[in-house]
Amino acid sequence: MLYPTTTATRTVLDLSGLWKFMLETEGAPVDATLPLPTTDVMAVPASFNDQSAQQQVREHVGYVWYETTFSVADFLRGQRLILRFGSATHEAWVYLNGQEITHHKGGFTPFEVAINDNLVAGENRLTVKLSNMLDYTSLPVAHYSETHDADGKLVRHLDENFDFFNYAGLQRPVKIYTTPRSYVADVTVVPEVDLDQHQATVDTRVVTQGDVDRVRVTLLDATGQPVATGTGKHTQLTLPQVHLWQPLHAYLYTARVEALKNDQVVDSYDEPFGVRKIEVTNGQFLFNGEPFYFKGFGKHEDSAIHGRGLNQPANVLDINLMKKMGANSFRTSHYPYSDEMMRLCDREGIVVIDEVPAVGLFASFGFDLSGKQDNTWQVMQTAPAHQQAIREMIDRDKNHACVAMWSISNEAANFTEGAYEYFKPLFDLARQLDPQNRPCTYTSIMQTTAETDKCISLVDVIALNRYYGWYVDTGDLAKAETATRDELALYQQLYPDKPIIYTEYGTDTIAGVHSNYGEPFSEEFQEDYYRMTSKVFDEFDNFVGEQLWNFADFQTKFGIQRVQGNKKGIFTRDREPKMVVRYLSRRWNAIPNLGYKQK
Ligand code: GCB
Repeated sequence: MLYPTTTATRTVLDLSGLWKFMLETEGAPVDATLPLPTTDVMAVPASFNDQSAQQQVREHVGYVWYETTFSVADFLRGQRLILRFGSATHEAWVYLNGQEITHHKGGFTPFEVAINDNLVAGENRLTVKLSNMLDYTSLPVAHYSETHDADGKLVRHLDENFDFFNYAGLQRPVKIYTTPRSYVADVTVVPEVDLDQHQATVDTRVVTQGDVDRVRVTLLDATGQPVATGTGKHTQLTLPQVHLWQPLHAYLYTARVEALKNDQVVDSYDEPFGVRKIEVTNGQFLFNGEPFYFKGFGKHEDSAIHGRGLNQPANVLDINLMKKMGANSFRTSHYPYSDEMMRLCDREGIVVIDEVPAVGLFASFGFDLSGKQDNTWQVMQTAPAHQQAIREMIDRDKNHACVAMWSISNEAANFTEGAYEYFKPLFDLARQLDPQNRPCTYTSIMQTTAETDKCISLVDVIALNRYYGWYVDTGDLAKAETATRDELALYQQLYPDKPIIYTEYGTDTIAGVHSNYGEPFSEEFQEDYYRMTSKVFDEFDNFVGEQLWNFADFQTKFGIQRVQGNKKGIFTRDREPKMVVRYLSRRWNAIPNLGYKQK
């Protein structure tokens, strides 16, 4: 799905701002044909939860309603007018002037609908009903239940199978964009680079709708100069002396796609792209022919007051902090991040592992690491939602230079019976859908070992979430070091062709807590832990990346292991550094992005 931008033929109207907001009271459905009966407001985009001073709103489980009004300038009325939600979490029913115009389930990908036929002259009323409920058919996964209060009123409960707060609302921008009646509907760009010849072939496929008799594709360099042009819905253009998109040294070209009728441009769309080659071979992850070493983080879209809402200053700061530390990558744990973040990473050269919201696929999720078999694959009915999430993520992100790998799930019960049968079709789907044929992985929970993982044949890269010294052998870094080393040795021995990365490892650390004895929760323990893990990582040739958990402290559901959230950040939630940032900055700035572990 194309990102809405202004071009010579298109414009964008932003509906960000203050919307009316109310909770739906159980048993008292809201009538969307009437204006929303409230004067309360919420800022959009943002999660609703932390904007309210009321516990009842913050912790609401059920339906909420948003409403705004807008007018469309008369001179735009002849254009196609498309209403686009960057996301609506987790399920949305959209009404325009009281009529339902679309519905979408899945809280982390965009959806859109043409609104021309429902517009009225003057003011239009846009109403959205949202559900923040999840269950065993949705992604992410939660256990859903119902009780009744003393008055017999329904009370809904969610027990999230995941360790982040269930923020919801209109968390990403809501926009109306225009296109002409005949238009560019989709663009797929696949650059193939010949590293020896310093030359690339850029394969572009364009989908148009309406009365279009020709398509012209012009490739522009980073200064906006045309460097190649051709015509056809499928073009293959050559870029001699190509500039590569390299980690932390981004170079973006633009594919300018024009739909023509009688040699007149009827629509024009600009799609940025980067030229780079990604290969997984011989236990290495190659970026433009050289071994790449992932340095970075698992993150969350999470900040004070905004919740999971788009926070562009926080995104810019986060990338700047990463670059200052010598980090080069992160994973969109545990859901696709905003379009805006992906476009920022394209520009900044940040390498992204793009993850679907497949978190919680583990029926007996908790802090029991014994590795008992459970009935996950009998009770979870998530396959249709999972397929849809993969489709929508790849459809949105297929052209992003920053996306180097897809993550098909986080910490599923991959060690239990039925896991392979569940995941095989999903990996097949991702591989079939991705025009750039990127590697695929999932992150594996500690119960899934080198010997018990039933799905390892499906991954290109082994991605481990490991907490030796924290959830296991708490506070004992000597034991943790041995366990870390022994496990990596086994993986490398059993799967010599597969590169291994850590996609999570860390310790809850309370900023400002210090200990002469390096006790857990202290800043000293966090630093000792990362020094230990670094030492072991450097012993293994096939170990090609460290993405620690987490970039910053973040909000979670309640739990006796969480005091106002998860404190494994190396930054606080306000992005103030904990002590370990200095150590990691020195380490990462000394490790080259390319060629660290040359075989
Ligand atoms: C994990 C999960 C992550 C949690 C983390 C933790 O394995 O993937 O979502 O936040 O552990 O801190 O427990």
